[in-house]
This record gives sequence, C-alpha cells and structure tokens, in this order.
Amino acid sequence: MTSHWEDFANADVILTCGSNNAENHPVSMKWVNRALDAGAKWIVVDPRYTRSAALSDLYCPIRSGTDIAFYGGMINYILEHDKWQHEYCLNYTNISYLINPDFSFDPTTGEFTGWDESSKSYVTTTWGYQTDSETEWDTSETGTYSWVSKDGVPHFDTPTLKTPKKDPTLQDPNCVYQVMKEHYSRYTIDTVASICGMDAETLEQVYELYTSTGEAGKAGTILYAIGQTQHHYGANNARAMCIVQLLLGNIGVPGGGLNALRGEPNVQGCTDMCIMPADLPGYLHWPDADSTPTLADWCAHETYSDGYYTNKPKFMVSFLKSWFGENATFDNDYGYGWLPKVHKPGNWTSIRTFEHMAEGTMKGYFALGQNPAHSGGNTKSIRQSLANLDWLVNADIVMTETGSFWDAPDMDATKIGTECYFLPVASIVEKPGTILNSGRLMQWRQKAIEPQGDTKTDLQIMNLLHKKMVELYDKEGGVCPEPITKVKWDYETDGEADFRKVAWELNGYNVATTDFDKNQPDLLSGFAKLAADGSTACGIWIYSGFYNNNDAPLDPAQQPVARRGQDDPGNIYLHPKWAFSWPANRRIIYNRASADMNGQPWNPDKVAVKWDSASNSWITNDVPDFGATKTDASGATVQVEPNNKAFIMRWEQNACLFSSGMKDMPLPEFYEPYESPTDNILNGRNESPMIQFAEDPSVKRGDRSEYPIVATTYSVTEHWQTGGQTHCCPALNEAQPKQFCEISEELAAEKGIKNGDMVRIWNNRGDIKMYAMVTRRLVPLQVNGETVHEIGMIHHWGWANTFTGSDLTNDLTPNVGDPNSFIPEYKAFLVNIEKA
Ligand SMILES: Nc1nc2c(c(=O)[nH]1)N[C@H]1C(S)=C(S)[C@@H](COP(=O)(O)OP(=O)(O)OC[C@H]3O[C@@H](n4cnc5c(=O)[nH]c(N)nc54)[C@H](O)[C@@H]3O)O[C@H]1N2
Ligand SMILES: Nc1nc2c(c(=O)[nH]1)N[C@H]1C(S)=C(S)[C@@H](COP(=O)(O)OP(=O)(O)OC[C@H]3O[C@@H](n4cnc5c(=O)[nH]c(N)nc54)[C@H](O)[C@@H]3O)O[C@H]1N2
Ligand SMILES: [Mo]
Repeated sequence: MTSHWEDFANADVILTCGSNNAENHPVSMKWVNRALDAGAKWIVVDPRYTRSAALSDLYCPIRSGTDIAFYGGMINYILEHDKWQHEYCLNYTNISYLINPDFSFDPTTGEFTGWDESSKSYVTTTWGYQTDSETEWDTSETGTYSWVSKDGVPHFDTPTLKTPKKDPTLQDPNCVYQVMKEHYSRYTIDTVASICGMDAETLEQVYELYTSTGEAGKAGTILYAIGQTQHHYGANNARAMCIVQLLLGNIGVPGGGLNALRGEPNVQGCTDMCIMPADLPGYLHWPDADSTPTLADWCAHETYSDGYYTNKPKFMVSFLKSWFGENATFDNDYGYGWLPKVHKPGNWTSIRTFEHMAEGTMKGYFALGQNPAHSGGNTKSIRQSLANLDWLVNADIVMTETGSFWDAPDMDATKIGTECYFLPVASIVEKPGTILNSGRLMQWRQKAIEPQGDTKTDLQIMNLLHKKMVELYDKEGGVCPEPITKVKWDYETDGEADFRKVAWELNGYNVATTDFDKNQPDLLSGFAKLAADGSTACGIWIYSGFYNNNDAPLDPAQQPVARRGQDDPGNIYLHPKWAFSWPANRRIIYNRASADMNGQPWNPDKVAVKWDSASNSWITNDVPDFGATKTDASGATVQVEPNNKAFIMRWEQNACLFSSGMKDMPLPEFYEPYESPTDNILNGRNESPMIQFAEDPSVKRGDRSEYPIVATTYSVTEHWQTGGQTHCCPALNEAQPKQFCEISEELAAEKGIKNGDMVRIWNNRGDIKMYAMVTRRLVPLQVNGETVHEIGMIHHWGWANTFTGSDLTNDLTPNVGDPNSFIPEYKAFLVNIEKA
C-alpha cells in the first residue's frame, strides 16, 4: 500500500477492482464505511457480484484477465476528456520527458521495440529517455557525496546523472504524453467493453465517476489484491493502476494511493524480507552472477545517480555487517563473496522449484509454514514432483497436503521413496514477534500461552538447525562452508532463541559500541544513520527505527513498534503513535505530492504536509517523504523550500508514467490470458510474449474448442487459504462445509445442472468434483461478439482437511507466470463442466 487502511476514510471515490475486500479484508469496511458516510462513492469491478459489490454504489462485471484493457480504456478516457491533473503531472511525473525516438510499439505483432525472439526477452535500450546534460558525482571533501571517499567505503565507479530532455508544452511526438496518447487511442469504450464483456454504458459510468477524482482537491483510492496480480501480466495490471492514479493526481494524497490489500499475515513482512528470489531484505537486489559478481559491481550497478537510492551502498554494507558480523571487513568486501549469486532469478521461483524436482536436480525440500501441494498452480504435477525427492521436511501447525502428498487419492505410497519429516510448530498465539499489515504497520504481539506439547517456534527451529549445521561443518568440513559458518548468529538469551535480539539486528546498531551477549545494543535511531564504511550494521534498512529505544532494549512495549497513543495530527487518521510503519514511521508514502508546487495542500481540509510561508517551514502531520530539511555548511538543520522532487525513490525524483523498469512492457498493453476463450483484438499476440514457464511439459495448455468456459478462483470469509487454520474449527466448517463452484443460471440450464448437484470440472491438467451453486451473481458475458460463460471456484478444500475433505481446485490451475513477479495465473484459465 502507498497509504494505509484508515486512509480509505479520506477518499471521495473508492474503486475496488480485483479484490473482494468486504469478504477477505472485513476490517477494511470500517474505513470504507466512514468514507461512504461522508458522501464518498464506491465502485466494484469483479467477474462476480460479490459481498463487496452488494454494498457498492456502482457495480460492473469484468471477464477475468482483462484488467489492462479496462485500465487502458480509462487512461484513454482521461487523456481524451482532459481529466488529468495538469500541475501534478507536469511537475511530479515524467509526462513531459522525451523518450528515445527509436521506441515504438507494433500493434500487428504485439511487440515493443527490442524484442529478442532467441532469448524470449526485451533488450530495453530504446525504452530510455533522451539526455539533456550529464553530471558527475562530487566526492570531494566538500562535495555532496563526500562519504564515498571515506575510509572503509568500498571503491566503486560512481554513477553519472543523465538529466532527461523535456518538453513542458507536450508537443514533441516523443514526449511521454504523446507516446501514451497514441498507445491508448486504440482502447476505445466499445473495444474495451467488447474485450471485458462489459456493458458500454456501465463502463462509461465507471470511467466518469472514477476520473472525477482528477480534479485537484479530490481523492480516489484503488483497492486491489490478487484478482489483479494472479495473471501472467499481473505486475503490469499494477502498473496500469499506477498510471491512472498518477494522471488523476491521486498518489501521495490523503484518501488516494494504490492500495494492495495484502493477504497472509505476514505477507508484507515476507516480501520486505526477500521472499522473492531476486531480492535481499529491504528490496536491495540480490547479487547477480552476470551483472554484479563483486561488491564494487553491485555498488556501481545498483546505486542511483540521484534521489534517495544514492545511499544504497550504505544499506548494502550495513546489511553485510549484520549478516557476517566481525567476519565482514573492508578487505574481504564485507563478505559479499559469500552470498550466493543468482543467475536468472525466475529459475528459483516457486513454480520452477517443482520443475527442478521433476528434473531430478533438486533432492530435498523444506516447507516451513506453506502448503504448496494445495496452494500452488497445477497441484497434480506438484504431487508428482514431491514424489521425486529424497527428503521432505514439513514444519506446520497441522498436517497438510504437502506433508502428506503421498497419501493423496491418486498417489501410491508404496511406490514413493521420499523420506518425510513433520516438525510441529507453535502457532501465532504461542510466540511473540512482529507482524506487518498491508499499510506497512509493524506491530509487536505478545505470547498468549506457552507452546503446547512438543511444538517449537519457527525461530527455535531455525536456531537449532543453524547450530547443528555449523557443528556438522566444523566436524566434517564440506564444500564452501563459509556462507553458513561465517554468519553472525547470536540471538540467544540464557540458551534460548530470543526474538528481541532479532529485532535489534533488523533495526540496526553501531558496531563498535554494541555487544549482543552482554545485552548492550547501541541501536540506531533510523536509516539516515547508516554508513557504508562498516561502522553500522542493519538487517533490513527499511525497518530501521522500529526498535530504537536504547533505554529499554529488552522491552518491546517501550519501543516505537508498540502502541504509544492515539494522537491524530490533522484529523486525517494518521495516528503516528499507533505502532510503527516503515519507512521512518511514514503513513502516506510520496506525501510531498499531496501539495502543489508552492507546498499548499490540494485539499486544504486534509493536510499531510504543508509549507507555511509565515514561518518559512514545513508543517508535517505525516513524516515527510522528501527533503524537507537539510544540513547546512555549519552543520545546522535548515528548511528546504518546496520543489518538484516529490518521488525521491526514483533517480528522476518524478514518478514514471512510462517506465523502463519492467521486463515485459514500458506501457501496460493488453494480452489475453494464457488459456483464453477468444482472440486478442487489440494486437497480434494472444498471450504476452514474455509469459514464463509455459514451455514446461506439465503445463498442458488447453484449447477453447475443448474447454470453452473461463474459470476463476477465490476465497471466502469463513476459511483461510489451504484451510490448516480453519478446517479444524467446527463452527467454520458448519458455516461453509463443502467445496463449491458458482455457475450462472444460464450455464446451469445449458448443462442440465441444478443447485446442489455434484459437478465434474476438468481440463488437461486435472479432473475434480465439487458441489454446484447456481447463482445470479455470475452472468454470461458478451465477449467479442460471442457469449462467454465464467465459473468461480473456492480453493480452500483438500484431502488433508480431516473433517471436510475434497478435491483440489488447484489441480486445474496453470503453472505459468509473470516475468516480474513470477506469480502463477490462478485467476483466469479454461475448463469444461458437466453434471457428475
Ligand atoms: N477469510 C479470509 N480472508 C483472507 C484470505 C482467506 O483465505 N480467507 N486470504 C488472504 C490472502 S492470502 C489474500 S492474498 C487476500 C486476497 O484478497 P482478495 O484478492 O480480495 O481475494 P480473492 O477472493 O482471491 O479475489 C478477489 C476477487 O477477484 C475477483 N477476480 C477474479 N479474477 C479477476 C480478474 O481477472 N479481474 C478482476 N478485476 N477481478 C477478478 C474474484 O471474483 C474475487 O471476488 O485475502 C486475504 N484474506
Ligand atoms: N487457486 C488458487 N490458489 C491460490 C490462491 C488463489 O486465490 N487461488 N491464492 C494464493 C495466495 S494469495 C496465497 S498467499 C497462497 C497461500 O498458500 P500457503 O501459504 O501454502 O497457504 P496457507 O494455508 O496460508 O498455508 C500456510 C500454512 O502455514 C501453517 N501455519 C500457520 N501458522 C504458522 C506458523 O506460525 N508457523 C508455521 N511454520 N506454520 C504456520 C498453516 O497451518 C498452513 O498449513 O495460496 C495461493 N493459492
Ligand atoms: Mo495471498
């Protein structure tokens, strides 16, 4: 989220698209309702008339997988009807920047310039800006970047700032405005309505209402989740929403933002802490075998030429000091060589993991708090892959489909050689620690009861494993032991793993004045204190400041991560003393953009930050996300007058409507889902050229002639994902007892299916049974001149659920993914259905 949950209450228009927030995020409704009470309007766009749709002002059905067409149409509508926020876009975005004149898009092939068929990827050189001037870093003693020349800082080639050429009149055919205008001119209301299966009039109403927030002083927020992300172009669904929100001037303002309603507790924390194979903690890039084999390469390659990411070497060296402790020195590149180097990160994603097992290159698997034999795409092939392992460890609070894959109805345990271990784990109420919600809010939770029976906490398990591995390496030696044996690992108090010491490590500390064993940390106040010379250590720079009270390092209740009060400066639900939101306890990211070029808030009633010309200083209800102050030559802190640097995490310090940062497209372009009921009428490609993993034989693509029905999957309030935590609750099983599939009355009539019948649903990957729920919540859609039926399946049930076992929905979903996020396409694929 760029804002936070409570901020929804500040919105004038709320668009829920690709989430069912009333169902899956019930607490969101507290803030949505406050907005509605204050007169806001709520739009829901979903293939089904959901529990959210039922409460909204305007509902529009959409065929699964067509969101980029929907947003492309909205971008076209904004530009055609001049709904964009001019002052915001001209100053805070790259709308006036000039793109390389060689850049183009060819609608006949569906390709942008730079497509390389042999590597099936883009060479993105034509996706850059034209350069106006170049500036070298000043690393002299009095220069801005004097820290680079200090002792202990790794030597690296500093970047050159290439200031882009701009045309503020927006007439140049290569400026972002003109490029965008041309690109989206194909996305007319009729074309979009035809692709998405929408009624053109309703679609236009949605566009009209939502784009009313382009007026300065009005705020619109988009609530989305996995209805948008779980597509092989899911990351560009998010980009499309960013473009809409930037054009309308909605990013950084109270009541605005692009708000991913995140799922698992603690999925925000997991993402921050490098669940993605291309990331280190805090979104630093993992060392890459080709581009960044040494620390000098990493610093040269990753450090931005301007903006806040000029500081990246400080975050990286502090991370290495945290990871390798006293073993990390200037002379050994702070242990950088011991970090594994990734080669093609996609190779190490969840989908590829199971292909490695099938290919016999991966022999062992540790499933800690996840159940991929239920939750992964194409679970039938996952079961078969697991059977190819030498060993499997499952650490969970209950027995799952992963732990008992050999027991699935279609598996023969006598023919499986995998040795399986089960480690019983303490549940959330049996251990303390932090948890992060979607609004980046970190909160400390206490242990309610002691771990029951033989269970251990995840930290205890990791601690014991680490000790055992080091012991074995010391005793037996081995190939390349340093990445394990050189790690700093001192998180015990009185022989027991201690969460508070992990918190010190994450927050960061001064190395020379800290002693973990003596319980004497010298905690850093925040990431502004990090240095690149080895004097500071910090496990994850973005969290720095959440646990920084040196007077009570052993008491989480006296740390910023604790709830310290309910103050609400500005009366806009900021609540800065209610726990800690990264970065730096900032609630609304990019909040500089909430005010005009003179620092005056677009909406005078909702002030996040404001330049006060009487006192020549900033009023900061929220922690400013820009250079509000600086240190002058005498060392004093002085105020910085308003400027256009509203997006300091970009080197341009402006937001990107056009971006060279994505693997598959610089402007979101519509492609059909991998398995689609129709042809792409917007360009000459059906699926995106950069779809991932489609080549694997297990994918077994289905064709619309055999499988004409679109299927999607989703969750209900009464259960949680693969059900480990909810299927053991009798009351929840009573409320939602069985796996079911929603089908429209029209499709039911066509197939002779009655409400409550058992139906068979199948495609090339799987063949499953469940109950039919015949409903008016789904309607047949008119897509490109033909009737298309869509069905919806819940995915919470599997054979391991003791009380309410059922077939697995994911036996049908395709294991193809997005080239940026590698997420599987769970939300749109093809099936056939009949009465069982
Ligand atoms: N009670 C409960 N709460 C949960 C969960 C749970 O299992 N149970 N899961 C948690 C987790 S891990 C997550 S990630 C979140 C997920 O939160 P949500 O994204 O809200 O969850 P879903 O129900 O999977 O999907 C949302 C909606 O997307 C719609 N949809 C399907 N395909 C498309 C499409 O192509 N475009 C659009 N616009 N919409 C589409 C579906 O019909 C569905 O209504 O919820 C979290 N909250
Ligand atoms: N078809 C389809 N498939 C989907 C989705 C979909 O919408 N459609 N949604 C996807 C999404 S968004 C997600 S997030 C994934 C979820 O996929 P998983 O993460 O595999 O699903 P969960 O059921 O949340 O599994 C978590 C496991 O952790 C265990 N657990 C709970 N607390 C603890 C703990 O403290 N420690 C340990 N070690 N274990 C614990 C639970 O018992 C459970 O078995 O599923 C994905 N799969
Ligand atoms: Mo999720």
